[in-house]
Amino acid sequence: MFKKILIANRGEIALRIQRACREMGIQSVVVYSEADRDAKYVRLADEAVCIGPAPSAQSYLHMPAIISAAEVTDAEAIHPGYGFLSENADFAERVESSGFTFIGPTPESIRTMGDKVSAKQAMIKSGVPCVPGSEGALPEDPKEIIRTARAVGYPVIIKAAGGGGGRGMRVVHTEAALIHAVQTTRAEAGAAFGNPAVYMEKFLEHPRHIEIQVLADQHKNAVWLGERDCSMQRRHQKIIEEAPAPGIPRRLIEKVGERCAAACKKIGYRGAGTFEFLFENGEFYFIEMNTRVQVEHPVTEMTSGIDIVQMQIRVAAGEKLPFTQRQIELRGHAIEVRLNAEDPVKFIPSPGRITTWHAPGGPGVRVDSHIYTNYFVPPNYDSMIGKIIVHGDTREQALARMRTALSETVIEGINTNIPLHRELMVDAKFIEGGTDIHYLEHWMAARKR
Ligand code: MV4
Repeated sequence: MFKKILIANRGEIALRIQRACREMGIQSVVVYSEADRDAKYVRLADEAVCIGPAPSAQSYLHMPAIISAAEVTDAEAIHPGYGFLSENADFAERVESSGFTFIGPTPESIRTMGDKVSAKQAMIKSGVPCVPGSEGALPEDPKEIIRTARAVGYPVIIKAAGGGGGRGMRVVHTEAALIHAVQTTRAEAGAAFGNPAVYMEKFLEHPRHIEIQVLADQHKNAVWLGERDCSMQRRHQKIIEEAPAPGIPRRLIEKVGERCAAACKKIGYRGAGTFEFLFENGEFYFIEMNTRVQVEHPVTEMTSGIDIVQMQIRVAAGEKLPFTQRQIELRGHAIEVRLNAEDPVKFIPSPGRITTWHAPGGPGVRVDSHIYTNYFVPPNYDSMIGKIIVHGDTREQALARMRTALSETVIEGINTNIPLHRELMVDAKFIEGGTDIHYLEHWMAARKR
């Protein structure tokens, strides 16, 4: 096992990774920007290295600074967390060629999944169900594009191969609009991602976003740890996640979960990963794979009892997964809410000093956050300042625990989305379960009037 790991991230996930290291007896090094100098998790780490000024491009995204920090501290491995360099295949390659272990999949896996066309082709080959659409990238010939769209059936969606997470997509409802939409998406994709390739899918109008968590080692073992329902989102930012997904028959989940684990073995995947699906009319359709630990990993940790971050570290060190699929037991129900420093109605970021912080507690309540009273939320990064995760025997108990937790939580000095979460936890449709990816935006539009 590694003796020392460098954490190439900030905020709550830097603290989360540090906790995993401490429990495993591994020394942790954090890197920080000038904006994060006073953060408590920086002081809690065994060592801390300033890697540059506040802007991410000059700190958390600056590969030479991070690799130098690993060199001067004699770290053996680098954990990238989520966001920043976590899904950057070039970074993973540079980490490895500098003699460190990248805590994540191989650069090849990251590259395959980063290109959404090659990701989909890998999944089709591995027997994972995908959204019907073009076979690979769209050709130049307009006639062929029109033929493909007729075969798929309108509405269709044009997506950039280099996109993902909601970037570089365009819905097309009629043949008259098709070619212009393809050309525009191509041009935008070329400018934004340096890759003009686009592909076509049938556009699903009312899906839910369901994802499968997997873990794989380099000894051909792979397991799936259940699903998460991440449908409650706004502008591609998830705000509530839960496990299991309400109302989906277990046999359907098991079938798709087995396919994901089998796909990991087939493509030689190593590490933690997430298969993202759209779920509509009782069918799963793969859309993307994430090759990092995700913000919402705690709901799976709560239902599976497995520490996903520790597993990432163990498989990166070459260990075998310490359990088989049959030994995995999913128990109860978990819900996570993301706490954002933002206006609860207008969603404008609200950085600044936190004057009061009271964390919730009690049975089945977990708080993953790096904040504290007198912490200054810097304006330079994502507005997420932490997460409250609850676990209960049933969804009803989890909901009750979340309502109590939210009623106990106090954050003063900045605006947060806690009022929004309090409202959603008593919303009849959310309580019923199974709302689609458009629910929150419709709900907010209706609330305004
Ligand atoms: C789709 C779709 C409908 N049909 N693909 C958006 C994020 C990116 N990961 C894929 N996305 C979508 N792809 C087809 N064929 C609808 C979305 C989508 C969405 C997906 C998941 C969560 C939230 C979303 C919000 C808007 C659109």
